[in-house]
Amino acid sequence: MLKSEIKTKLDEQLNLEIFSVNLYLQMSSWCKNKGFEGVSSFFKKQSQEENNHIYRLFDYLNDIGTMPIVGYIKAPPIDYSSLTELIQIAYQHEQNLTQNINQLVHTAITLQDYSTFYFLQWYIAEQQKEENRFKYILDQLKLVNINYNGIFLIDQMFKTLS
Ligand code: OFO
Repeated sequence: MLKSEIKTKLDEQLNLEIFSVNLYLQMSSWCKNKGFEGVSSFFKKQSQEENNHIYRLFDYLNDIGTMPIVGYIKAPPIDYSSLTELIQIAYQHEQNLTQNINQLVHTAITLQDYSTFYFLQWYIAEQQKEENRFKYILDQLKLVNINYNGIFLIDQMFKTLS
């Protein structure tokens, strides 16, 4: 049986993953609207990936006989001043997710909840992968000149990432 402290944190994580789906879907929408086709597809796929993160948590909680609680999900931002700002926000969001996962791991160890600790290993690896990806994209954005050619190249790069 899960201790209430870790149950609350796992529910929080579940809700954060749901927010991630909405955030990336809205980002995809903004990119499409601005003509960034490649970036838009990338974020749509990213949003789909976040669904898997939800279902893993959802299934884990159900499988151990604890009902997952879906709560209120705040709306994601709908406008960005530039593509760079959008990517920075996505990167920051992934960094926050990593911090949350680390806190969850810490709580699991402190409570000697080793099955949750084992379950969270996948999220640790996933966060590392996603943080690295957004860091790479941000670095590429800094390298190109933000003019038409630069933006075109970046949009093409996203097609290879999708
Ligand atoms: Fe990397 O976003 Fe979910 O966990």
